[in-house]
Amino acid sequence: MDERTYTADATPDDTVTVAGWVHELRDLGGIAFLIVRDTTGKIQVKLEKDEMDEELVETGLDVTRESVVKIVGDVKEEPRAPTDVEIVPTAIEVVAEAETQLPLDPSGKVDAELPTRLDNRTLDVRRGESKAIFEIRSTVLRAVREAFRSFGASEITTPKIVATGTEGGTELFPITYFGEEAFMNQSPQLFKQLMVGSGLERVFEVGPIFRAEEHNTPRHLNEATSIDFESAFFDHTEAMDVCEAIVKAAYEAVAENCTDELETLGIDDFEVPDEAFPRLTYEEAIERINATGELDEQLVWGDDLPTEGEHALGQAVGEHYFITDWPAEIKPFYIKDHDDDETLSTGFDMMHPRMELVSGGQREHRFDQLVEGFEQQGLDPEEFDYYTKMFKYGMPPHAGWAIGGERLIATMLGLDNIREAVLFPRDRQRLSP
Ligand code: AMO
Repeated sequence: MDERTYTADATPDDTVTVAGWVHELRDLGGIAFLIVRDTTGKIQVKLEKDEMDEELVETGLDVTRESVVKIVGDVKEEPRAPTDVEIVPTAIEVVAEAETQLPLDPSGKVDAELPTRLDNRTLDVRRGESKAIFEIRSTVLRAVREAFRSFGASEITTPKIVATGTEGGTELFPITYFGEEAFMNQSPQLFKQLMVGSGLERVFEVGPIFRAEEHNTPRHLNEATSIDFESAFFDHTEAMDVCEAIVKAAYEAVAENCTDELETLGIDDFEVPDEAFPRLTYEEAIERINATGELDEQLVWGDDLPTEGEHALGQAVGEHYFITDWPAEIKPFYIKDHDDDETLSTGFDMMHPRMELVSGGQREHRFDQLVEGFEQQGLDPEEFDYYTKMFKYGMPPHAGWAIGGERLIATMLGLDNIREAVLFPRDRQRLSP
């Protein structure tokens, strides 16, 4: 578009062309104000009914809210205007007219339910709060990429259509691939491991994962964004160190670059975690959960940690904490057990009081033990031949993890529902848009 000026850059005494959406029309009688909004903010456009060209005033008064307009005019200082400047227009062009009946009110004056907002995301993300979440999401994704690069990791992208799943057979979405059954990938797990044995050694991926989980909760999606990391010659403690650094880098970037967005969201106590994240063993975790007395039944070794238990523990331990040394039997086959105690896994989770954020661990890199693990988990190692055979050609010890991107953002911003952090959520009710 020719010489467009963002509303935030409109400087007194300049003649500008601004383009954006009609946020509001305030008609005060002899004078009216058109508030025009673009991605940088809003600006007031003054319409003086008796003093300006009649046709111009009429166009300004007739234009419907949320229509796209192009305004040419002179910028004047005006202390009474919300941004201290206003435009005195010489031309108003309606570029794309909006219908008068809108499915939701982008000015935010009238609240809309989440399903209505999700059905009309374009209009919803015109609202300041919603836009702020996605600006922050974009900052988080950039920050984690930069932080991974500072650790010498290379960004990879791996297939999302696969022949076999990894994280449990019941949670796979089947698809037809040229007449054959295939699946949407649940995790880049096996591919990222294959790459630590390549010349890349240390890799990360930010991409979608697909889980056919029946859960319909504020923290589950059927398509989520996984932030994956894997490094050769790392053990689980080194993997946890990087995990902690990446989460802190995301918080730091938001604190540094998103002050306006945080203000829009009403968050005035945003804190970058500065302490080391506590690391509790699974055994300590169940003891401490039991000691809270919050559960009806005491937990015993081998139990998964129930959400209420994780919640109670979070209140006691802090906002982010790791749980390590899980019973080997409840962690997946690709996680290595401790060398000195095979009942204990090197797997870890990183928790937030509201939900699990990360799973990871050191991996089984020894061919025979890996194949045995497949069998123990009821998976046919032959089906995973493309993966296991690479463990015969020099696979270094390695470790890694995955953070749920939406969970990171939802917990960071205190969003009630993870769906707030994804533009077009996929869940039991939602396949479109
Ligand atoms: P896991 O299955 O625990 O581990 O997933 C890793 C993280 O991804 C997020 N997540 C989800 N977020 C929203 N909706 C879902 N349905 C969902 N499922 C998972 C969570 C979770 O902690 N391969 C391992 C990771 C590894 O070991 O590297 C894996 O996928 O935040």
